[in-house]
Amino acid sequence: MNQGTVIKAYNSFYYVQTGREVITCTLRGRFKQERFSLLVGDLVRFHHTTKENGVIEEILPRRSLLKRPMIANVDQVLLTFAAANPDIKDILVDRFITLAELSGLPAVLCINKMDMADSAIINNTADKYRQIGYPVILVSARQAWGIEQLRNILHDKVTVFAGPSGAGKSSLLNALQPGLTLTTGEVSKKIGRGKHTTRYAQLLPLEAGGFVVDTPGFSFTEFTDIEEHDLMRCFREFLPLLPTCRFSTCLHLKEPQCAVKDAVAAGKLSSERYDSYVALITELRENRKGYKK
Ligand SMILES: Nc1nc2c(ncn2[C@@H]2O[C@H](COP(=O)(O)OP(=O)(O)O)[C@@H](O)[C@H]2O)c(=O)[nH]1
Ligand SMILES: [Mg+2]
Ligand SMILES: [Zn+2]
Repeated sequence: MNQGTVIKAYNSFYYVQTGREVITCTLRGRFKQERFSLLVGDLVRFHHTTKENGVIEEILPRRSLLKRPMIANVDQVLLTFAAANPDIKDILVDRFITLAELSGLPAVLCINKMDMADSAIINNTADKYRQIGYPVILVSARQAWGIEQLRNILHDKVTVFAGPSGAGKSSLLNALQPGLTLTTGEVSKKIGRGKHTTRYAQLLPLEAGGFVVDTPGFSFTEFTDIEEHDLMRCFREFLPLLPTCRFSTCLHLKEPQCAVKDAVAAGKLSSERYDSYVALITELRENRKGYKK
């Protein structure tokens, strides 16, 4: 039996990448009732019916499951921002980091358009996030700066590209591997008989090994179904201080004797990050009020 990764689903066909080939597969009958249980990103075992076709016999256990978009076995999220045009905004970075934390996936920050940036300011921002524990790379798709470093981060992993539109995600994918998005555009044309719509995101295979997902779907639309404490936990630098807060349920807002607020006042924690936290929890509460009406 062969093994491969489902890179795309269309109607009841699954496109399985194995080595450098893509095999068009259907599902063995007994799976058909659970049609939606097979996702892009799943590792499967299949056998060939022809050279280019096959039948999926087994879905291997998942390492992870990303819900929006639905993809199995994602390893990391690459959060891409523009250093300039538009200028990077801390609250936007913190919003995307929070999303990555909520999904349980490791995040890497990628700051693009360094050819247009004031590097002193951006280095400051980068250091702020590195101190909290997020890897940060500074790149320019236009000048091909940092592309080798980006390639190393992506190697043999499944990476979701996320970030605001205009940050340069598509440009970076092109700098990484010219024709990467183009090729898949052609593939989807063939498969979809001219239609470009697919139910799920697709994986784009990297020549050096690994896959990327270029997606606008990683968004904040449903910010209501999060517990306040889960949101707080997304600000990972707060967590070591929580046991020192007077209340074990402290949300670091109006509570007395709060170690987080003390650390912010003493300059030991970034006040910008704290401000982002307050803004996001306020937004969560506002959303909930609107939701209940
Ligand atoms: N100066 C500069 N412009 C860039 C760079 N990368 C992308 N851009 C431009 O930024 C705009 C948005 O890029 P795009 O890749 O479409 O962003 P996406 O929406 O994140 O996919 C385009 O006009 C690009 O030419 C870069 O490294 N430097
Ligand atoms: Mg794009
Ligand atoms: Zn506290």
